[in-house]
Amino acid sequence: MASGMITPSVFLGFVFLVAVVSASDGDESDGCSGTANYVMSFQGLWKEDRHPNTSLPGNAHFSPLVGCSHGSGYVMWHPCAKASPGVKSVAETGVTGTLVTEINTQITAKKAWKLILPGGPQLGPEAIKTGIDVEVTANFSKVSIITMLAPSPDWFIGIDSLDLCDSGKWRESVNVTMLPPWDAGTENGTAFSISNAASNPPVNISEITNNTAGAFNGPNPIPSLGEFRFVKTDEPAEPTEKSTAMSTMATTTDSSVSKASASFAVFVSTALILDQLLF
Ligand SMILES: [Ca+2]
Repeated sequence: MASGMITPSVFLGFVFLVAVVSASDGDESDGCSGTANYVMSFQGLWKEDRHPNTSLPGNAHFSPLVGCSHGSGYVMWHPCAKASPGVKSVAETGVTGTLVTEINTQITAKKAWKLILPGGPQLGPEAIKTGIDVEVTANFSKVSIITMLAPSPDWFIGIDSLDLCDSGKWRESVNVTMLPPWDAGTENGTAFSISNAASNPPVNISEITNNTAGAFNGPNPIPSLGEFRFVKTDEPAEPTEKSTAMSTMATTTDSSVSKASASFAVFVSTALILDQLLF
């Protein structure tokens, strides 16, 4: 196209752009809309300086990550609350099956959206795992995930109900940079060992600090044992992730994504054309 020419299609594109912007301006609400996809990454930072008085145990590792995106009606785990059987199983043994069943029950009850279970082998103490897909929606904008510190009695790190929606907008990226160790309250023991008596009765999930007797006790606060990073991606949801139980909602959110993608395409192409015209 020759510089300086405004064709009817360019003009219509500009009018459409104005219409799209006007429509979105008048449609603000407290919640986020549609579906958002994130790429999640995990980095282990389990180093001996986290517990300088105790050596890193042999075969120190994180168990397979497990969690879900969910709404306000489900709390996978929470400080000062009892661990569910699924969280207990992960914290004590790293085995995810019971927690996966709990999450699937919540998905059926429309309190959770997608299981996060990237699989793969156990993660070394300083491993990096990337490329984990996380899908959230307007009604299921939170993420919870855990992984066991192994070997240990019932210790884990994780995220409790991180909301990827902030004041009506999907966050572009989130770094969770402080992951302290937690005690699930289900098994006794103060050292990096898996053979311990059960806590009877179980007690609440509690944070392990440098003042806690045992492996992490020391004069200085415990630095983070890992980091999670979420980066928003423009990739639409995979159609194969639709579940029959959520078909109505899936159709709605997919439609929203399509509309958003179309608006974005118009915005980009119009911006490029205007750029050519004006500069
Ligand atoms: Ca314990």
